[in-house]
Amino acid sequence: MGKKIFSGVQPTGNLHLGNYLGAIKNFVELSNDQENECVFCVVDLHAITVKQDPQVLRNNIRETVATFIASGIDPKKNIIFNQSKVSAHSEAAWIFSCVARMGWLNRMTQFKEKAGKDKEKASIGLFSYPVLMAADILLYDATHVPVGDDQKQHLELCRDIGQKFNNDFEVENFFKIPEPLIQKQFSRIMSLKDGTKKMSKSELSDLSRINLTDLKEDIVNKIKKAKTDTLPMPNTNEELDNRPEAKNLIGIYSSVSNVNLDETIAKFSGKNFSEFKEDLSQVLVDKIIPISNEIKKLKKDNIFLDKILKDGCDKANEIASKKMKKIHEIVGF
Ligand code: AQP
Repeated sequence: MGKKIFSGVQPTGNLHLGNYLGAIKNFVELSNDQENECVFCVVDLHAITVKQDPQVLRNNIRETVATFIASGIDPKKNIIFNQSKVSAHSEAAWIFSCVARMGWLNRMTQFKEKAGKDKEKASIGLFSYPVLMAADILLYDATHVPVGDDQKQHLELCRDIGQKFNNDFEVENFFKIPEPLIQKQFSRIMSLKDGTKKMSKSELSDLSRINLTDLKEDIVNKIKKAKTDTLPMPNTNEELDNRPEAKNLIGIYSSVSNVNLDETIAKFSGKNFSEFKEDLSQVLVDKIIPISNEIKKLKKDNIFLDKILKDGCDKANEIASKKMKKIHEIVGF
């Protein structure tokens, strides 16, 4: 039997190699299986948990759609839409915020990381972000959620919310409890400047990430400048322990070229980093440049992108509003 897939990406600009290898590449593979039903959401309500410029946000929503399509998601066979246009998401999030417990949310590490030292000044939305994420997923009866490793904890919270709702209202199996789909290897791509930090859109230095809209010379330059260590290329996997930058770059090579880590290590053992970096740049250019060119082409056609969103929103609304109607009956509205 096919899977029901739901996943989302925030339209916060600078979509990068981490988003691609950790999530979007997996979306494409899942959407290529005819048996699966896939819903891919541009989570614009999540984006406003931190301040956004309205004009930039509008542009980033379209760019995220363009990235999905350029990466290989067929909008005719899969639902692509933006969250703010399906009001059931916000409504379900409120109901779930009455189901979720403060203690559960207090344990979320992403909030602690994103709010930093001054959490009194963080928005309430940033704190309750995973509750909205639970609404996104549970409204579509998703069975599987492909995400990067950083979203694992939020997905566990989503499962707890679904389970508690089913228990509290004595509606066994009303919400399907979704399984995370996190790749076993390379599920967390790290910054090119610091192998202990996640590659991220909001990192100030553009040299820390490969953007999906980068030019060939950007990619070559960023890989050339990527941090490494003074040791030679490793001969075994174990030698990568305590070498976060080398581990990350070798992992990126393996993931982009679809070969396992041992094969990559064997291929470059005994060589120097500069040789490896040349090959790494080449596989990245071969993978990213066609996507980057296609994004730029699609971005010139706002009418096309808006039509995809409109069609996707109509389909998503149909599914989500039916589920919402049942939620109203169960809750007693
Ligand atoms: N570095 C990463 N490695 C692997 N997967 C990643 N993802 C994000 N960064 C990495 C996965 O990409 C999907 C979409 O992420 P998102 O845009 O919704 O949110 P995010 O995780 O907050 O992305 P960023 O880049 O880290 O943004 P900022 O800088 O705002 O914090 C998710 O499945 C995520 O796991």
